[in-house]
Amino acid sequence: MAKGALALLIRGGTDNWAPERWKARFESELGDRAVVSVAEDRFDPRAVHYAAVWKPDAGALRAFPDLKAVFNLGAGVDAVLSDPTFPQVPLVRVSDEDLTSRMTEYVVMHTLMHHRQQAYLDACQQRREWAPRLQWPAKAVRVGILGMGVLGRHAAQALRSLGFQVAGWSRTAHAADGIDSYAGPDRLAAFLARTDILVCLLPLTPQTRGILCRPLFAQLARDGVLGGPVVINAGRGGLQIEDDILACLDDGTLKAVTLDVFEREPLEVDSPLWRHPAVRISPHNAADTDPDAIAAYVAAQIVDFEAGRPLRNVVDMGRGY
Ligand code: NDP
Ligand code: OXD
Repeated sequence: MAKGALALLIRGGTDNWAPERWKARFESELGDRAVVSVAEDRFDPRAVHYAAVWKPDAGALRAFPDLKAVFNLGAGVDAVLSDPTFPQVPLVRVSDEDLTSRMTEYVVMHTLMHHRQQAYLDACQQRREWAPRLQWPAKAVRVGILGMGVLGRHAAQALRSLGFQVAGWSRTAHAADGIDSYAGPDRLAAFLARTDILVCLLPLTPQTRGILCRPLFAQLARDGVLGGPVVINAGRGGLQIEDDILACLDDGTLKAVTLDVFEREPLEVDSPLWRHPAVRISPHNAADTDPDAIAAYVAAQIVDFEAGRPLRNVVDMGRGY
């Protein structure tokens, strides 16, 4: 009997999400299992047992009556869960060393840029000005990570090893050597009050939507060596209120921000964020999912599933992440 096929439903438009690249990688990992690209191939929908998706159209998965599992080709599942017609099958997200390391690189790079006053040094270079400023040590800077999941915990360890004072905030407590843990809404204020650089690695859920707003920014520490609080958001754009970010930068509530994600993506060309001197922007590529790593991850999970072993990194539909 033919093996159940894998259907690819990818909406991307960037190099990383080119469907043909993903299809070639899946074909090489899945051997004699058919891989069909829903946008391009003709196939029998009943032959499809698995779907690998990135931002699929709402309702698109209803076409497959014998679906057994859906693999989201990223860590964040907000786009999939916003579809009320999502079928009653397990949803597996990406949680993998390759993606995790990429995110830690991003968080460490931007934390260091703010800590080492890189924006000031870039401006000096533009003016051909040799004007070093006092540089404090990493241990003088308090980094706070919103979201101590797979990504938050890994980034926290890397920052800690560089000497930063690191704390994390999450729904439930996460004890780790040298990293202070704050959990739940009651501990958020205390966490913010000790934070100079706030890194957001939360998932987008009904509870976290819009959390990065003026009332939260106003609670960040104001007595730190950086001269004002800094925010780095690589979670999701829906976590932030962009009008609040701009207003808080302009009135000094915030000193600077790094944003990888936006309320609407791609960021509109006329967004004032592009030109604001205290904003660093990246195009939602803090941690790309790499076809080489992730096709192998999905293929291994299908083998386990068909052998009766449990799927890993299954999303808790009740929690929304
Ligand atoms: P995890 O599910 O492993 O971790 C999520 C963390 O957020 C957990 O610590 C969880 O708490 C915490 N959390 C969730 N809801 C709340 C809440 N209401 N209050 C407090 N804490 C909460 O996810 P990952 O670490 O793998 O990924 C995090 C997010 O990063 C993804 O959902 C995605 O949006 C984003 N991402 C962005 C990328 C990019 O390129 N910009 C790439 C990859 C991911 P608890 O531990 O108690 O459950
Ligand atoms: C993800 C992402 O969630 O790339 O993996 O945003």
